[in-house]
Formats: sequence, C-alpha cells, structure tokens
Amino acid sequence: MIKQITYLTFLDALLSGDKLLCQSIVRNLIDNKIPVETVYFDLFQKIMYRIGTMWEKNQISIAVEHQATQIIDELISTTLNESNRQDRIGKRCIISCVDKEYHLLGAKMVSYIFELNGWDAIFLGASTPPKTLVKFIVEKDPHVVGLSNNFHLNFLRLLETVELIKQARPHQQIYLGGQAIGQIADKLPKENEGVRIFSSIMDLNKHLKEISLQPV
Ligand code: B12
Repeated sequence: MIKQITYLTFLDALLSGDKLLCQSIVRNLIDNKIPVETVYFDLFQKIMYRIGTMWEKNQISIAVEHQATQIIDELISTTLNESNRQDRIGKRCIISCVDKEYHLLGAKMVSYIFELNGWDAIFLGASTPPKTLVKFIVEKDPHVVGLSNNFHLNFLRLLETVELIKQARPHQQIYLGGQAIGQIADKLPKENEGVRIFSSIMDLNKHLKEISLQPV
C-alpha cells in the first residue's frame, strides 16, 4: 500500500516536473522494501490513469502529460536491482505493444515483472508490426509472448497478431493485457488455446510465482 500523502506529494511533483523529488520518493519506497509491483500498480499506474482523466478534461496540457510520461518511464528503469531480482529460472519472454500502439509504460512494467521473477525478458516497446514480430518470435523461441493493447482502435491489430503467432507456432503461450482488452475479451481465443488475459500486473505477478515451481 502506498500512503495517500506519498501519492499526493508524488502527483504534485510529477505535475510540476520535479524529477528529483519523484526520484527520491521512489528510491525511499524501494529502500523501505515496498514491493516493486506495488510501486508500479498503486503509484505509477494510478497516477497515469489520473493524468489521463486530467488530460481528457483539459485540466493539464499535452506537454505536461508528456513530461509526466517521460519521468515515469525513467523511474520504471530505476526500479530493478540485484537485491530485488530473483535468480534466473531459464525461461524467456518477449513483450511488445501491438502494431500502432504507442502506450508502452504498462508493457514495460510487465517486462520488468517477468525479470523480477527470474525470467529473461525481451522488451520491444511500442508498435511492432505483426510480421516482424512473428519472425522474431520464431527466432527467439520464447516460453511466453506478452502483448499490450490500450487504444481500443488497435483491437483488430491485436487479433491479427494473435492469429499470425498461432499460425506460426500453434503451441505458443500468449499473455494479453491493457485497457482495451476487457471490452473485447469474448472475441479472443480462450485459455485452453494458450491465450491468457490479465487485468493487471498484480495478477501477472501472482501467476508467475505460481508457475515458477513448474519445470522449465
Ligand atoms: C501517456 C498516454 C499517452 C502517450 C503514451 C506515451 C508512452 N510512452 O506510453 C501518448 C501521447 C503517445 C498517447 C497517445 C494517444 N492516446 Co493516450 N494515454 C496516455 C495515458 C495518460 C497514460 C497511459 C499509461 O501509461 N497508463 C499507465 C499504465 C501503467 O497502465 P496500462 O497501460 O493500463 O498498463 C497496466 C495494465 O493495463 C496491464 N497491462 C498492460 N499491458 C499489458 C500486457 C500484458 C501482457 C499484461 C499481462 C498486462 C498488461 O499492466 C499494466 C500495469 O498494471 C492514458 C490514460 C490511461 N488511462 O492509461 C491515455 C489513454 C490510454 N490514451 C488515450 C487516447 C485516446 C490516445 C490517442 C488516441 C490520443 C490522440 N488523439 O492522438 C493516442 C493514441 C496513440 C496510439 N495509437 O497508441 C485514451 C484511450 C481511450 C480508448 N478508449 O482507447 C486514454 C485512456 C486517455 C483518455 N482518458 O481518454 N497517450
């Protein structure tokens, strides 16, 4: 749990672009053993959703939203270190946003959650075209492919990408997440076809801990 006062101080600092204060708040949380997934979920995600609402209502400018996004992006990169990362477990994943999807912070957190759980994570960032992605997946032979879709108009691109991956590798495990997924979950392949939907990184983290006991 992140205290309300910490959340509000962080929000203020983020909106005014006080990167140093943001950094020191996050460093304090990590030093005080607040789990990284809690920092991602209860602080970063919650704040970015709030920023989205403020932006939608014209309470902040696009420039202020961009500034906040860049600070959060940098902060995510500082959260992993040798003391909170588990030993490698010999499993690999590829995490990417679907084609034309530019919301990448959630996917980046997802790749770090895999790493924290001992996986080798390859993070491709925003908007990977499906054919290139499938070729890369075939080359790298990952245990899991994770795809992120936040903007609802990218849903057909997500469906196409899942289909192409399944054609090339019928047994590929595919994990899906992002704010657009909930609205269209019924159109996606089901768990018995190797496609699994996660509502948040908390669910993902729990799942990774459960499967970490299974053989590679
Ligand atoms: C920052 C931002 C942008 C930035 C993104 C930059 C970047 N480097 O990421 C920019 C400026 C590029 C942008 C562009 C646009 N945006 Co925007 N954006 C946002 C904002 C404010 C924050 C996004 C974010 O980082 N959220 C925080 C992360 C941590 O949350 P998350 O992505 O949901 O991820 C979590 C879970 O979903 C899950 N998860 C996500 N992916 C995956 C994958 C797997 C495998 C798993 C297991 C889990 C998982 O785990 C994460 C952590 O728990 C959101 C507001 C919001 N509600 O999110 C709007 C928002 C997403 N954007 C929106 C819109 C409309 C747009 C634009 C169309 C605006 C425009 N007119 O151009 C474009 C579309 C761009 C595109 N084609 O992708 C709308 C989407 C509405 C909709 N119905 O689709 C939102 C909701 C804003 C709003 N309130 O209207 N945006």
